[in-house]
Amino acid sequence: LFAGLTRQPPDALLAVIGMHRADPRPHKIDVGVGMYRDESGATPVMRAVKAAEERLLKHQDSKGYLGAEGDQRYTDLLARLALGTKLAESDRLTGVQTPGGTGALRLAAELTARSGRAPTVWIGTPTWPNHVPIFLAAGLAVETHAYFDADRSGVDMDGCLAALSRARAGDIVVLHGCCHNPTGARLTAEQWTALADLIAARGLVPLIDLAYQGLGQGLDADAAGMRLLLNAVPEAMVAYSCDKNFALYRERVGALWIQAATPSAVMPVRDALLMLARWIWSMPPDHGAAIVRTILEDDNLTQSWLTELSDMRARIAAIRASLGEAHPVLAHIAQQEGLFALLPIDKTAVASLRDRHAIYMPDSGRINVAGLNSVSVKHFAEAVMPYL
Ligand code: PLP
Ligand code: TYF
Repeated sequence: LFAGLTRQPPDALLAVIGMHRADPRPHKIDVGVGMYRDESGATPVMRAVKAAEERLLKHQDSKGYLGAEGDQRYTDLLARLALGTKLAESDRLTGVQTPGGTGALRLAAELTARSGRAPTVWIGTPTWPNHVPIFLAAGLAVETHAYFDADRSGVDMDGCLAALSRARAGDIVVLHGCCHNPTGARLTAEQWTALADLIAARGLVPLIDLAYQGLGQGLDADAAGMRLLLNAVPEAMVAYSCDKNFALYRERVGALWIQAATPSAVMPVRDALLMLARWIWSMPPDHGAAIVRTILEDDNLTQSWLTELSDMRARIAAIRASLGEAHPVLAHIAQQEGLFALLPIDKTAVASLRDRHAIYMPDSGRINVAGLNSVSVKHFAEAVMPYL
């Protein structure tokens, strides 16, 4: 049975974790995988998360099954945070808890595959390396198009609009809600409007991947483009991750919302979501979602979470500003947002930085700016300078 299987390359981003760990040099720098780190390089459990866990430990009186939808109160409270009250309370919306943003994307892909249509999924590049395989794995056709113009270090809006004007009605358009991975390039309000106009006019279905809400400009600002888009179209999907903004990574906390064209279309969509979820993971893991629910249900915990999130966002912005000042070629980093930036260097340079300076990043030249602190950012900029 298994003899036909061949070796597969490891995930290029996750592989960086192992390489960095094995390096004994004390001054080593990990700007690889996308996790927030504090000034000391740690990825701590957030204060509100610890407090919520203590409450759960004390008061949670059952681990009984919840069902394929997971913790529905979590999903509903989170919908208000992500989508805003009006869209969250729409009678055209339904949502379920998923194992991380990845689970949400895969469920969205499976739902699309069962729609009875054969839509193409349009994805701007570069993108998170898991995006394309997730849709291919569900049997969907994927078409990639330019998203980023490396020469200008900005969004290639003309390329994007030109590609999407070739899409057919019913095709899916995958968009990063904020904090684009890997470029950090932000869409302006005008660009969101241009995209929304085109998507609405051509009858396309946006799938917004919102994995970093609150780590860019702020919770509402980071969701504004997505909300504009949802208001402009009849049908849409939102794949959400709480793994970064609640620092719950390994707990795998996500949600998928579907906006249907009419209220009567909602229950068939929901039935399909629950059926597909049962076939894949049966029920999502509870603990992380229970933590997020506990925080969102309580004003004090919510305030504590918001404060810590805003400190994280400020630290990211400060590192971005330092990098931007270090060299004209890096100036765009200060204008962009989130954990990631793409350095204009090739994989030989990446290998050389690793060997000579113990600086770890994937071959793509993507850096997680949160891997730097106010001291190491200077060493980092000096080490990178000769390759720019
Ligand atoms: N989408 C993007 C753009 C990401 O960078 C990530 C990162 O992990 C995910 C989705 C998946 O999030 P999760 O870890 O919650 O599955
Ligand atoms: O892009 C990143 O670094 C994060 C984390 O297979 C990640 O999105 C990386 C690779 C992967 C899963 C998550």
